[in-house]
Amino acid sequence: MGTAFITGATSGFGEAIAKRFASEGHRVIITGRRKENLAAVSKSIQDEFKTEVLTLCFDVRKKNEVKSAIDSLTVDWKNIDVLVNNAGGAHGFGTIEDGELEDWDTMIDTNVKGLLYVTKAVLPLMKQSSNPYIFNIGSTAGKYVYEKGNVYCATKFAVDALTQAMRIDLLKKKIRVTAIHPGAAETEFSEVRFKGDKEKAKSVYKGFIPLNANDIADVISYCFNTPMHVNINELVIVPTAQASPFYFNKE
Ligand code: NDP
Ligand code: 8X3
Repeated sequence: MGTAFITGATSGFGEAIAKRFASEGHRVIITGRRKENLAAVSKSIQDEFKTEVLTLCFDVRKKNEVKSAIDSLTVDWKNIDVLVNNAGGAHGFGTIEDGELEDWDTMIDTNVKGLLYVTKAVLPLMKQSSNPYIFNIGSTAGKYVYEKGNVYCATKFAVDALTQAMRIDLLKKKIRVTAIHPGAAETEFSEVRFKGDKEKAKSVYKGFIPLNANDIADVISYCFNTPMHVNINELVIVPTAQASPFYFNKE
């Protein structure tokens, strides 16, 4: 059994992925900015799975915070097997003419630079692992550009490119690298995108059954538990009612 490091584990996919690794006997390091959520997720994992949990509260956009949080791990925790780069999200939904610069900065800083800062800090701690694995959470938005998705899509295209780059650069280190590209999934994602407008967020998932966070935990677990000579390069997972970001079968 190993140690899994999951960013953005205070809600949505990250929380479900952390619980899945814990349920399979791994100890987990969970990260995010919301301290109270980290404490609640940690307690629920310890209560349910009786496994060790360590929380690290930091903002992935701040490289010094990322580095000092990861440096602060005690020797006992400085041996990581799985890194799940999950923290991220969409901010705003507008055309190139109407989008807010601040939202664009937030998405680029979080989804691209944050993923790089965390990876750079965690990689040296994966050296001793006998089964090292990196998952990057991309999106169908990193496969197809859609109207008003512009910068969010660009950041997820970047995640796709960086996943390919990691696979090449880390080949000799025998690190498996997989991109998971989900379609529409009901988490806090749309609430964040629509800046707390719960009604608008809910309307995104009206008329069809979206993915849920456990669906993503399932595929991560599947990939991780394949034999070590197998690498699933990428996996695109969508609701049955979604053919692409534009084509839905809504009832
Ligand atoms: P949630 O909003 O539920 O979760 C996002 C997580 O990211 C939270 O734990 C949040 O923690 C963390 N996070 C966001 N910004 C930062 C930051 N600056 N520093 C540290 N942590 C941060 O959404 P999802 O679970 O849906 O999203 C997880 C990932 O999946 C994202 O990368 C998203 O782009 C991607 N995705 C989502 C899809 C969907 O439809 N839901 C589909 C495809 C991809 P906190 O706020 O506590 O910092
Ligand atoms: C989230 C899925 O279609 O809203 O990455 O971009 S989508």
